[in-house]
Amino acid sequence: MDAETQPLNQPVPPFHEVNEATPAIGGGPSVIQYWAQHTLSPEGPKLWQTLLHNSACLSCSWGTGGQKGGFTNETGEKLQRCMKSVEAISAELKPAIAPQFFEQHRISELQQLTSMEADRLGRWSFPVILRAGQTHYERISWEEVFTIAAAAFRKAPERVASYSSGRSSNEAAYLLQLMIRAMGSNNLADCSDLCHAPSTTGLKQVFGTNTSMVSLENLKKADCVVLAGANSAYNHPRLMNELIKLRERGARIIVINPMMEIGLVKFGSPAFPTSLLQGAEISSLYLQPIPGSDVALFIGIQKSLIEQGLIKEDYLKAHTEGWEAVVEQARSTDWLTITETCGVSQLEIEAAAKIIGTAERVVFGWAMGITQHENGVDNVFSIANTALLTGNAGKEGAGTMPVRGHSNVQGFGSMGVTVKLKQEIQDALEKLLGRPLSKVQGYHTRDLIEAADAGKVDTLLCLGGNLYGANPDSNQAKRALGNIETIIYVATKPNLGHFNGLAKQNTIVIPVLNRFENPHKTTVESGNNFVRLNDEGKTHLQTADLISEIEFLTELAHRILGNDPVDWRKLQDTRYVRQLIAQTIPGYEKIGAIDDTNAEFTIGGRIFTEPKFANPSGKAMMFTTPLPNLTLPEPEAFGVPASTPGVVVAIMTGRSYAQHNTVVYKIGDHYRGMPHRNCILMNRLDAERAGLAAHQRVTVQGDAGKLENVEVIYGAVRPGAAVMFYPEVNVIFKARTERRSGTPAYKRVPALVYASNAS
Ligand SMILES: Nc1nc2c(c(=O)[nH]1)N[C@H]1C(S)=C(S)[C@@H](COP(=O)(O)OP(=O)(O)OC[C@H]3O[C@@H](n4cnc5c(=O)[nH]c(N)nc54)[C@H](O)[C@@H]3O)O[C@H]1N2
Ligand SMILES: Nc1nc2c(c(=O)[nH]1)N[C@H]1C(S)=C(S)[C@@H](COP(=O)(O)OP(=O)(O)OC[C@H]3O[C@@H](n4cnc5c(=O)[nH]c(N)nc54)[C@H](O)[C@@H]3O)O[C@H]1N2
Ligand code: SF4
Ligand SMILES: [Mo]
Repeated sequence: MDAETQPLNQPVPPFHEVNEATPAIGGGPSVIQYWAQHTLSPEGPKLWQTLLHNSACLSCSWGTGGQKGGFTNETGEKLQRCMKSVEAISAELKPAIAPQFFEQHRISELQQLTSMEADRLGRWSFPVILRAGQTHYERISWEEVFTIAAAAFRKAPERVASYSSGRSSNEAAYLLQLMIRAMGSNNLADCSDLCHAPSTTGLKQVFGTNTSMVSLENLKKADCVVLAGANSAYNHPRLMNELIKLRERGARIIVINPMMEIGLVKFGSPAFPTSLLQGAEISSLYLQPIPGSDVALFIGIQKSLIEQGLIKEDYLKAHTEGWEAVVEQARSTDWLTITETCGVSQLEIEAAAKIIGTAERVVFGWAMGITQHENGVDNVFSIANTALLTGNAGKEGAGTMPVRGHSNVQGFGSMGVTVKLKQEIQDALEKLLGRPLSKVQGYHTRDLIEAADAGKVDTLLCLGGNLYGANPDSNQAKRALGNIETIIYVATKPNLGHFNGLAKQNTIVIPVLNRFENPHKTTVESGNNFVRLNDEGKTHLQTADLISEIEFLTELAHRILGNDPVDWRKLQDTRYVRQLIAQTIPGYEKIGAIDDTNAEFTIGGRIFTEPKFANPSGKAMMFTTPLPNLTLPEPEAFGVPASTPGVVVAIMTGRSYAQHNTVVYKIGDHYRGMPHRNCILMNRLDAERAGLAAHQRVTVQGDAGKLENVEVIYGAVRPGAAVMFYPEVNVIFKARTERRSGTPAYKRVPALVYASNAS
């Protein structure tokens, strides 16, 4: 059928109707205003001092900061700090929680706090414990902390576990896994299980490597960037600088996102003053697929590449395996199936294919819109297939680039904090420990929650993060954590988890120094595989009783394991930890000399500029990708009377402009015109279909619970899809997970939306 006349049984993009409160560009003057407000405030001097400190930014994985000062990016360019980093630092510069605070506030009161209120209590400044049957957290001595913690870890190895979040250092991450593995456990759950695990799982199979193959230097050489399922204007603002520069050089940017994110259309960056008022154009082409349908869209792009004669057969034959089946799948999947599944027209898909197929060097970047689906790994495969069909892997200026989360989440994986340990690291650790590692499969984050729910976990150490707030089905998370005898939270700031994720016997909170306060040097790894060195620093909390993560972990390990198999207390000196890392972690050899040279470095074996990959054959492996089944449940499935007028939508749950994961800094989302947290952004057509109007209050009912009094906000999202914010929304849905990676389908949460007074 002719593409122009082909009917599409779907509403046709673009969906760009926005509400009256949405600004015309992302970024822009309000960013400068925010900088000015904070840097000129009473905390200003300390804020500046921290921004200039030689350490990596706390916030995202873009890797700004380090030895050449806080404003420098990985290619040495200056002026690269964004306001997200100011947000993160200023949260850490808050005063200490007062010593008498917990005597005055019962835990039941603290459980009523919102995420923002919890964060604003200040910094944790002394160790506390909540004992079974007690109503208040109380201060506890360090001696008692270590006695209780060490006893709690003397359990069967399968019944102890850790969870971690990616803000701590490589050294802390390395010690955490060494301690847990030395105890005979592999239960190293990590926030990456909820995040990029489908990327690491998929890329490992395709290229034999887990991470981005594109360095920042290489990104700058691209002439086309495909950015799928990533709201980088919010979450990786300095990637936007690169996109602006690429556009100025004539490169094309294809954005794939069911929501037309204003900052991906036009972005005003303080680094380019001329862009500030009007915004620089970002997207050359903006495709708005149905949430969860990216596989179909990429198969469509592949089909069109084949039809336009734009695939590189010589490259495929020389450097890949399995390509014939992938080509055959794209050929034999008909256009109607493709367009009906993804909701994007053949014309638009062909336009995308033409841009990709005629570009010299294409970088494919993605984030949570790709991974947080029941078919997240297939999504990753389909992107990698598209890169390979066009010869865009293993050359300069091209390749696959998962845009990672926390500032050191990738470092945690590299250090072995994972339930899928690389064989080389396992061998090296076994040599170091002088014994084989346990063969019992460890719990990733969802398995940990399920195991705890089934009463199979006694002790849990959380190195940062908010396990309660980050998981689906908040009530299940609470119940599961409540089955664990002892939970030890190691944290800088209070969050919902510390008050709602309580253990059966003892919940302990350990207050720690952050990245720019440690008395020793540490390192972190960016999403572009660059290792940063953080200098020693000082805390503003003069009278607080804080400990460094390194000191806490080494002392705990010493109490549990003595000097077996290493002298744990000696490892309080992070130089020794770096020596162990150099010996055991492939690609990290240069860290052994970093204390003498201060030389930050790119990890060996990660950046591919030749089509020789890390698989045994040196070739990339290609896998066919089944089309997803995306039917939504009928309204009756939500247990609401059939007569209730409502609409079933797929909610993409994620981040507002001013939050970092489960931590909310500001309640509104200025750029989407959402004035507070309890909003649902949806397409006007969907609302009207259900008899709803803008700003009306509705109930949003999922399969685990509901949120009431939610305000309807119209926005540029495709019909059938909607946007809500986590962690609040996590109360409404049960976990459906990607089976190969364990990652929950946070980006396709079916829910019924109906007027609050309708049922
Ligand atoms: N300021 C700030 N920075 C952060 C974070 C933060 O919370 N705040 N968090 C950090 C972490 S841990 C992470 S993982 C990253 C997250 O960074 P992102 O992945 O950019 O964050 P999300 O808010 O989850 O947004 C995902 C985007 O995917 C789109 N999307 C949803 N479903 C689909 C789909 O099916 N297909 C496609 N193509 N797109 C879809 C959504 O519309 C949204 O624009 O950011 C990191 N950086
Ligand atoms: N519905 C929904 N749920 C999601 C997601 C989604 O998109 N939608 N995204 C998922 C993703 S991608 C992720 S990564 C997870 C995030 O899950 P987590 O990483 O578990 O959560 P965070 O909110 O980042 O954790 C913040 C806390 O870390 C602690 N912290 C901060 N800095 C430090 C430090 O230097 N050291 C220590 N020890 N502690 C520190 C503070 O106590 C702070 O409150 O959430 C997941 N959950
Ligand atoms: S882009 Fe990310 S790493 Fe760079 S300054 Fe902003 S938050 Fe920090
Ligand atoms: Mo993440």
